[in-house]
Amino acid sequence: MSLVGSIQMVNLRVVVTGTVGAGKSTFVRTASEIEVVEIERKITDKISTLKDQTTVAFDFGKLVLDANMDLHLYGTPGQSRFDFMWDILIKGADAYILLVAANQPSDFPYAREIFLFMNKRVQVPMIIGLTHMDCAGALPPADIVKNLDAIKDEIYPTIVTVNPNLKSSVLHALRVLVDLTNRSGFKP
Ligand SMILES: Nc1nc2c(ncn2[C@@H]2O[C@H](COP(=O)(O)OP(=O)(O)O)[C@@H](O)[C@H]2O)c(=O)[nH]1
Ligand SMILES: [Mg+2]
Repeated sequence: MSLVGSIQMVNLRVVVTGTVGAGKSTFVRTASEIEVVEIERKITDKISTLKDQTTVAFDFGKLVLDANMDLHLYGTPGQSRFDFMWDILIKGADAYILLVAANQPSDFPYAREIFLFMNKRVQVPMIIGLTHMDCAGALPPADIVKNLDAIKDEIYPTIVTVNPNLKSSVLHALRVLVDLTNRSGFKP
């Protein structure tokens, strides 16, 4: 926390995680007010047929959400062989969003794996962001959440529909996450 005049600046560290191609890098890029620090490496395994590049370290972006709140965004790699990065990033997180492409049911078990990984390490506010809802084959939110094992004692996690390419949509998702974090008594 730093003091700027009489305003107390609060830093909130938000991890943006999810499956390969769910929209993590796009989300961070769309939200960020600084040029995103993207650490990407060409990959040569079978996933490289899906995309030319995949993130092996993380994407870092920053924005001021309210006059007194700086959000630091950390987009994780999608592939589990980089789960050491998930571990490092989530342990420093104040909150996280799990992005899941609604039109990729074959990835739901993997999204569940990521959720369970994060949930085992930290108990911080989280929301699920369903992406690709505008695409053919997108499944209804209730079907997706059932597959994630994210319902505890009949309490559903907070779910938002988000299009990472649209600034208003990304800001809405972040607003929901920040409100949840504030309600949970976040102390910087
Ligand atoms: N139509 C549509 N495209 C999306 C959506 N979310 C992500 N994309 C696209 O999906 C591709 C993969 O996104 P990227 O951010 O690289 O995924 P990452 O692997 O999670 O970092 C990009 O071309 C995005 O523009 C969405 O909600 N709707
Ligand atoms: Mg990426």
